[in-house]
Amino acid sequence: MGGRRGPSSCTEKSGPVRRTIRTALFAAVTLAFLAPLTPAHAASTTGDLMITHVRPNAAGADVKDGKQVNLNGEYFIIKNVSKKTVDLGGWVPDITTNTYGRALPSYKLPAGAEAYVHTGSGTNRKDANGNHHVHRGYARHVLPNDGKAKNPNLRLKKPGSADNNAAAGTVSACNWNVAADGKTYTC
Ligand SMILES: [Ca+2]
Ligand SMILES: [Ca+2]
Repeated sequence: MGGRRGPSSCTEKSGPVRRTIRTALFAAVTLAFLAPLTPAHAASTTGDLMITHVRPNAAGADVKDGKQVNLNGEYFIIKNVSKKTVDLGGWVPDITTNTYGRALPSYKLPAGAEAYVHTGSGTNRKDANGNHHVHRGYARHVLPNDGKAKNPNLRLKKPGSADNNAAAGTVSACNWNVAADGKTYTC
């Protein structure tokens, strides 16, 4: 009878199936214990703003036909971790391999909000998904794809700080070593 074959073949399979489930459960439990112990990075700040993520290597080619392209595909994300609106104006992202850093443009970032800080040009705004975007207005990529030479690769400094690749004024930093194409890293 068809009704008997089902359970019988089920019994046959139950051993390996149960083992598979047990293995999967063990792996999940192991991961759950390991995850908090081995964070790749831990974003932190001593101020109102924190660098949380970075995409140093824009997806696709950086240069096409001798022209720098997809400049806004290169960005980092900052979060207002304070309980008040913070004006981004004057804060200094210091890329530690160069000294032509521009201070951020004036933009009111609400408490708890995140802003994508794009390398290229565009309208500073809040998009339909609630993400904020500000632009640094460079005509070329500025975050190194290969950041091996320095650690950290990027510092966020208080307004009035110098872009001198030194620590003074730093509230938050990010390091990415070598950045893969189109990959976003947690700081
Ligand atoms: Ca880059
Ligand atoms: Ca710099």
